[in-house]
Amino acid sequence: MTHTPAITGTGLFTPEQTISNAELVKAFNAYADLFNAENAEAIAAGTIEAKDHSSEEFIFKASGIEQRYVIDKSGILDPTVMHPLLRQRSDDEPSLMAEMGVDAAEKALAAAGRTASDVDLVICAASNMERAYPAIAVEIQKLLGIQGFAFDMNVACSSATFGIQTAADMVRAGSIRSALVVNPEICSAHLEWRDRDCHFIFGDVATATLIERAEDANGAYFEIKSTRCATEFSNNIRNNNGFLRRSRPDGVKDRRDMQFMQNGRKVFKEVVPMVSEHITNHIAEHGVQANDLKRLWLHQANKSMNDFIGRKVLGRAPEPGEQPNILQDYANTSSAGSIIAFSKYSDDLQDGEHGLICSFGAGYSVGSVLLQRHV
Ligand code: CO8
Repeated sequence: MTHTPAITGTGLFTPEQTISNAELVKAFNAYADLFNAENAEAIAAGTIEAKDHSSEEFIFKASGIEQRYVIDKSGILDPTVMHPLLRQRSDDEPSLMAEMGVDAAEKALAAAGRTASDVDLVICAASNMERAYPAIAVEIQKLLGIQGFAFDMNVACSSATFGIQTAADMVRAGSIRSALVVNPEICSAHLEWRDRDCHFIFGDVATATLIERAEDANGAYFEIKSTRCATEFSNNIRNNNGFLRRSRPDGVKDRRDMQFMQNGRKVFKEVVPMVSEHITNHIAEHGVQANDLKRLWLHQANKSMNDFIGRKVLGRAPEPGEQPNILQDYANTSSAGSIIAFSKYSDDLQDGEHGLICSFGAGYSVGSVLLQRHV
């Protein structure tokens, strides 16, 4: 006997600190000036390239981002540091990712009118884990007091939708009754804040989604009609940091490739058609027309990217509110972005209406979740 999976609750943890574009650019430019002064001779000799200033106008125009939330702004905005400064925690304390994840998960449980004892599985799906093991998901499971099992998974920006597919398939098959998919993203710790091409892109946040059998839902819910995941290898978004680092020549040096790197133009050009086609094919398989989609909750990387995808999928410019963006406030929060948009802008859908969550990013990877509201 199979069951119908449903999203019955979502939760969002937002850090207290924000960095505006103005603050970010001021710190970056101070860093660039310092760098250029320290390397004046090499720059004059042509062996090192001088660093150009960043600009608020460029950031807003290229991305639509106005600010980002971060766990620690003091280190990021210090031109002699340029990365977050986090307190060392003992092994007996909750890890940072687990703490953020628990906050979002508790909100998702409360939204669904559930407690930890109702949950069988925790998936921590995120683009980086703060340690190799034990799994962050197992720690979140323990902190919440959940029975059953837990595991981590990483599909970069698509982690949440791939996690939802994994959980929904298990609910459908009957191996679990319900699952929390948790997405704590500390993007600030793997962003290269010293690179003006990307220093504005990311922020920190955590989201959580509760997936249950539709028949168990306490109130209104979103039936998971279907999910679809796809991947295609690309080096255009890459981070070479990993456990082999110290075994490689120069591995522990301050190397640029040990943080987030991307060829943004190529990503834009290649991912927009991949995602538009993915969504179009996914809904067509279920006999859902583009005009039947009341809402698209897209990955939040770049405003014009989302405008393109919306226009391609709908065959017209999306109406305000049809495709809500949150990236102006949160920036790109990797796997959490589409879930933030979903959690903030989904309650008003009417009984029977359809919507689609879609995330995409490194891999390349793209995941979509077709939903129908039941009130
Ligand atoms: N200020 C002023 N000028 C700048 C700046 C700046 N900050 N940065 C670049 N410029 C200059 C460039 O040097 C260039 O100058 P020139 O024309 O003289 O060469 C000019 O501005 C234009 O630069 P670009 O061509 O790079 O600008 P774009 O218009 O293409 O915008 C974007 C850049 C915003 C990066 C855009 O290409 C984009 O958004 N692309 C898609 C990116 C995307 O979606 N990536 C997904 C990544 S997320 C993911 O998969 C998860 C990874 C895991 C998380 C990692 C967490 C850290």
